[in-house]
Amino acid sequence: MNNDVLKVMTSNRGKYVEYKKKLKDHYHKIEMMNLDYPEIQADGLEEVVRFALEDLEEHSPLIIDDSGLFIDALDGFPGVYSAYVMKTIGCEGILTLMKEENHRSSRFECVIGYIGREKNIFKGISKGTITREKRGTEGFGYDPIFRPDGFERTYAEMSSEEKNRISHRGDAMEKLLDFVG
Ligand code: ITT
Repeated sequence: MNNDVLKVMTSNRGKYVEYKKKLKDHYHKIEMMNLDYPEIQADGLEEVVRFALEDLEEHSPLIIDDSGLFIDALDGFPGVYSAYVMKTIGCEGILTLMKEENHRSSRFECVIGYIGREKNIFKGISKGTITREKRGTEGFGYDPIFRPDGFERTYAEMSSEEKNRISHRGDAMEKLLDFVG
């Protein structure tokens, strides 16, 4: 157990819940901090996170998280635009775009930016399929339309503990935990 208070800088409560569930045994306390930090428009999530980490040392130890859904049949869309697309057309809009599409493979990516004694980036991926309808009420964002490979249920039909065991964010958090010990 680490005596530090870890800050998770996000406006997204769903992300915070997942961090808290997985990291609670490793930190004294985990706090959500909804502080607006600069998010540049870039081709990849890592670039966004690297830029954002530049000015945040004063809040260390901290985590920021940039994530996205990349759909193969849409050439990776919504990808780095996932937050905007969720706010505008949402899951229903994605299902409409995919209506005639039989090739439904996709992946979630999560990039954690971490500042502790030094700055690090940890990336996690989970692969799956876009369902034909929304299923489930757990989780957040695109969870109701994403069924991870090897499972019959969507992420929204899983508890946060179960999602954490197999998800992009869980994968990135495992790498963070390996690093902080
Ligand atoms: P912060 O930047 O404040 O952390 P955000 O919700 O804007 O919050 P992102 O830009 O990383 O975060 O997220 C892009 C979109 O993808 C957003 O609409 C999320 O709800 C969604 N998303 C991210 N991780 C997800 C996950 O594990 N499951 C489902 N949707 C997810």
